[in-house]
Amino acid sequence: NLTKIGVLVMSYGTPESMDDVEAYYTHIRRGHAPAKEQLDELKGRYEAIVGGVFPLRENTNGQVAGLQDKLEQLAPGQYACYQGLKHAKPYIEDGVRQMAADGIKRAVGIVLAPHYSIMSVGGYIKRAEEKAAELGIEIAFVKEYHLHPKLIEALTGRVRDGLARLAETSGGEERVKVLFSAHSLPEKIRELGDPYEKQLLETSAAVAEAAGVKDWQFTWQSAGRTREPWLGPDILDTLKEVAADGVKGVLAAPIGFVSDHLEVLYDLDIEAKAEAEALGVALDRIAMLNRDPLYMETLAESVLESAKGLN
Ligand code: FEC
Repeated sequence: NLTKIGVLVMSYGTPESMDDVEAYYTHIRRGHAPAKEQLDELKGRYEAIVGGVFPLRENTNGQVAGLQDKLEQLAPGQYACYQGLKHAKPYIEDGVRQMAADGIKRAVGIVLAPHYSIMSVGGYIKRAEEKAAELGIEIAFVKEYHLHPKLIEALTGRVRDGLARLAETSGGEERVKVLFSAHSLPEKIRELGDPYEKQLLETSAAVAEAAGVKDWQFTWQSAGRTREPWLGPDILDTLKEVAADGVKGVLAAPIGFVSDHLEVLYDLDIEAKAEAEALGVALDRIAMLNRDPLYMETLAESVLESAKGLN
């Protein structure tokens, strides 16, 4: 392992069991334990999705394994992947520690989220950078890959498939709109000149163009339940607007996420779906990327590119 380049693959993290939800939620809230009602509400959401399991863990494991395989094909014997999670074990710091224990001296960090924000990807990078500096590892980062041609290709195929499904159910006569979405963030990111919004619009526009979609809009989802203002409009409000505008079918395309997890399986598949039904709108969703080969290639090629910057 001495000569290998470490790849720190970072992802959000999810609880390991229902008993672990409180510790997880407390970590997300930077050490502040949630009130009982908040905790019960979150547990209820986990229970509502596919039997109360935590699919993000398996999906992240699969993506890390898939990236390792792809790197092995492209650069045999040169890279070793490590996992580092933001809010669960193994934490980002654990991943860096493991690299150091294995004798890794040079590394690349990449986040399983395509768009950069100082509040999301920036946070992962800061923690990894600090730990790597402490342990004497040189580390470079992939900051974003939201316009990687293979990512756009993978998403385009999914939008085409989703629109075909919707056309089949509606007989192709009804007006259909694509709603691209991503996790909202506090509005204050705008004052920081954050690239998050611009990058999300760039991905949306690139996919819409490649898929030949004229009727589309970008909207936010999953805003936090805090008092400060979050970026909007939220998808639940957008659904009301498009329904009032005569749209009969909506394809949700959550391009800010790369796998099946709570924010997709609950916020879109349960919450947004119920809202759409009440409005008389058919809602479908693109399949998530998970271990899609084009996504694995996006990650691997981004890592190889970033590694060129290492000494
Ligand atoms: O399936 C799972 O177990 C985890 C799903 C999950 C993903 C995810 C991704 C992002 N988040 C982002 C930002 C924030 C901010 C806050 C916040 C809070 C939560 C809570 C849960 C949660 N997030 Fe999350 N997020 C996921 C889950 N997130 C649960 C806590 C309860 C709630 O508000 O629903 C607010 C923190 C605070 O209170 O200060 C901000 C962003 C992403 C997408 C990028 C990434 O993956 O890192 C941005 C998946």
